[in-house]
Amino acid sequence: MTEIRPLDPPFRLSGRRVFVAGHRGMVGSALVRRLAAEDCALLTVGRGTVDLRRQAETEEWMAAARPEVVFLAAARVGGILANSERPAEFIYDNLAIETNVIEAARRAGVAKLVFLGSSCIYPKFAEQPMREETLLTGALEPTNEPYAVAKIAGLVLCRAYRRQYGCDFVSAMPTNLYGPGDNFDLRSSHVLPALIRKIDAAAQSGADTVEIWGSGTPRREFLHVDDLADGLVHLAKRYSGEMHVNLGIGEDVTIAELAQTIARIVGFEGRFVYDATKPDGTPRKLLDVTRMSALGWRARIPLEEGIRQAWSWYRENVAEAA
Ligand code: GFB
Repeated sequence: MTEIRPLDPPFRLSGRRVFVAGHRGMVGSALVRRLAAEDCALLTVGRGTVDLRRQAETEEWMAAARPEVVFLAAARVGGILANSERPAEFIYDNLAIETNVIEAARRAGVAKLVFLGSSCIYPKFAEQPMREETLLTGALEPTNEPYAVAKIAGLVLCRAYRRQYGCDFVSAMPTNLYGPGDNFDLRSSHVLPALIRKIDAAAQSGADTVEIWGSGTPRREFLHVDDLADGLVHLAKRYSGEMHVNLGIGEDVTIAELAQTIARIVGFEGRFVYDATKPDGTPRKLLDVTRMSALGWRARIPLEEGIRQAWSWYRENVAEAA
């Protein structure tokens, strides 16, 4: 790996106009919370005003709003089932949002853009932990190939715009995320919020069993969204380069271990039943976080503490509101 050092002096955020695209989502809202500490002028726009999938609307708004920095957190996201059932939406919406925002940012003379990808860009059977260089060295996981192809296109766009136009656009590849503001809908959510919801419901009702999709053996790495937001701000300030950068905690657990941890936190004492008709997806996707460490950053929120926080957010905002 080529040596990587944090930018010194750092890229300046203070006093600048910073646009968070996708500010109502879990990632965007964490960025809004994090950027409150940066003394910058925050710009956001609702979906009802500008649909980022529409090129003319996006370019017009960006030309008028004149952001100097963009965090591109707007995306169509979902868990393994949503990806399998709605592949066209996952590729079309993401490609449209990325191409529109990135081109509009170039036209508006944006000084820095941070694009967000996903660890599913790497081959299904990539060597673990997955280094950034593993990109495009093997076949993708079929359940999320359309989403992954869109995210790969996004990072290649940033790279191409840097090469041809000299734009300082960088890409972050986060691992599986969780935290306040997550999607707890069982058909479209990721595993961590789904298991919080299912295990919490079982603990409340006194049910004996909870159903887990697949075999429980796949391994996943989970990053709290507040750590992610902090990592993205760090990247904006301290990194400028073509290579995308992995963002994770550097440790993973099996889905069965995750379920046991949530059960302990929530107070569920029953059994887990594994539904083999549901897909496992990628067997393992642990990120190599050497680059991010070399840039002087690491995640701080331990998984158990993060789950406790996400569970109380769920109890206050979803369970009690239902
Ligand atoms: O989080 P998840 O939906 O997505 O599923 P991926 C992770 C693992 O948890 C899979 C299992 O092996 C699921 O079968 N699992 C067990 C469950 N019980 C459940 C459940 O109740 N709900 C869900 N959702 N899963 C997604 C990709 O992959 O991760 C996206 O489809 C993206 O492209 C995202 O990269 C971060 O980790 O498999």
